[in-house]
Amino acid sequence: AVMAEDQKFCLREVLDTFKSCLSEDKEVLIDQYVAGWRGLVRFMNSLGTIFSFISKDAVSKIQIMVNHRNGENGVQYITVQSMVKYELDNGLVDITKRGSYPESGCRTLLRLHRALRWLELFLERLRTSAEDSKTSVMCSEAYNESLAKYHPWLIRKASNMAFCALPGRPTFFEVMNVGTPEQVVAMLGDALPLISEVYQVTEELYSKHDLLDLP
Ligand code: 1Q0
Repeated sequence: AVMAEDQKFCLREVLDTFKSCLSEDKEVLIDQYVAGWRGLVRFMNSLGTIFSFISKDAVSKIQIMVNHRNGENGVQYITVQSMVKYELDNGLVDITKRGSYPESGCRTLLRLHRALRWLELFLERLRTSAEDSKTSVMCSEAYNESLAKYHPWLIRKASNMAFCALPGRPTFFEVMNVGTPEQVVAMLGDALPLISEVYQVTEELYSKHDLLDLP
């Protein structure tokens, strides 16, 4: 029974993980951030194998962050703030071009951070969409406004093809396993401001340290 419950995806729980990312003094907790992504990847995998090229990359970035947390200097990676300070102070980040630190926490988390903006835009569209709206259109609009800017042509092309395979809004809402469409909309309304805050806090931190274009 525990297994079954474990495997049943509930979007509310995943989004709650993101809510728990911010500490009292508004630091972003990496364990919770990573757990949130892990939940989303699980959800994406349940939508079909066409998304594997996306989930593979997400999983590898999640794994890099987990390795930092489990490494010798794991305590430096408790929050995004402490990670940035530690990696910058110790010269562990490639700033202008790829070099010795292709797996720095700063550049890896930046990729997830950009994807979080996609998530925010997509969920906001879902929340305010009409019953007959197309999820593929909402998804690609959100993508074109966010992640697409950082992706080469081939990945943009492949992404937009994958989006076409997204199920319709009713199925999508069902898989979320939150309840009626009204309950989904209410849940999204709850969760979005917090996701947005996590995004903003990270964005400001990265901007302050000039890290928004890490190669
Ligand atoms: C449900 C549909 C999911 C759509 C996800 C949109 C994201 C498209 C991203 C395409 C990524 C392509 C693979 C490789 C990209 C990398 O080159 C790139 C840069 O990294 P690097 O090391 O080469 O510099 N990587 C990234 O930009 C990171 C991409 C991470 C994507 C994480 C997506 C995780 C998925 C989430 C699914 C959420 C569905 C949630 C919906 C909830 C509402 C029901």
